[in-house]
Amino acid sequence: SSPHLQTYNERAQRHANKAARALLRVMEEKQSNLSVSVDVTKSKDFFDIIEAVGPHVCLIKTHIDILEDFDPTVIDRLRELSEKHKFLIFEDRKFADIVPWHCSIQKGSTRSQDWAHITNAHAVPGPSIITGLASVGIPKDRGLILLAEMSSKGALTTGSYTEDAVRMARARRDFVIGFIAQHRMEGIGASDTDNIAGEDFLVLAPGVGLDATGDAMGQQYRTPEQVVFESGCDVIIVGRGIYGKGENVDTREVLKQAQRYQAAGWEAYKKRVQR
Ligand code: BMP
Repeated sequence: SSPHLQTYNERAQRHANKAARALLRVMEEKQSNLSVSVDVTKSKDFFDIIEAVGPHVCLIKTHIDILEDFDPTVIDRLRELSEKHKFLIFEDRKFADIVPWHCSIQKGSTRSQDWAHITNAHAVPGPSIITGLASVGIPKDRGLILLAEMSSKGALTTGSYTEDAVRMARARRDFVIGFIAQHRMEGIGASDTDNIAGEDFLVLAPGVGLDATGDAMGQQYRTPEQVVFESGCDVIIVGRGIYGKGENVDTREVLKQAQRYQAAGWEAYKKRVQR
């Protein structure tokens, strides 16, 4: 059966990429397909949120360069928490340049190649972006996510762009583990001669909210039920729906919201894989 009808556990046993296997196993173990996107600018808020949501997430998504008080100890602590609470780390760096520069960025001030199990790239530079990031990521058992569809209003990531992104991923299934997208992507853009048997792309969906339908800047939200059950995505990415403004965070409220999204995401998944 197609991957989105299989359990995370079944997929974990078969997946070709180590980071994908680890993520799928953690999802099953913690009964969580929730990734919290920790988009705050002070490291105190950053860690308060991660400590609160850690037991309830499979993946912490970072924009590490928005921390105003970043220093290397941030990474040490993030890695400790990743082991303590058993979540993977996804640096949402959205690489989109020619090869030399995104390799340099990964070795630069935040050294994301050393700690992010997963990072992502836009498909717009073409296949070289994958080759370049794979040269750094494969030796460290990392996984790459391509942006195939964006959640923002008016996004250009539609139609043939999305298909081309999936084709690029298909050619590097050892390293590209899935997509940022709003729908399941298996088989998209494949010709009759393409071997898509065993293809298993994880779809991570941002733009998830239970209370709002969007923000004032073009973000659009759908519910975990729509994203996971109706559209077949695997991981829900939630930011402000869980921590609000992200300043002086109320950790009890953050915990409550994380549990709420975890339950909604898991329920939608159970409904999907029910046979
Ligand atoms: P929020 O739930 O607060 O709207 O945050 C969504 C997060 O997902 C942000 O970190 C944003 O960078 C990211 N994101 C998105 O919203 N839409 C996309 O298409 C791709 C993203 O990475």
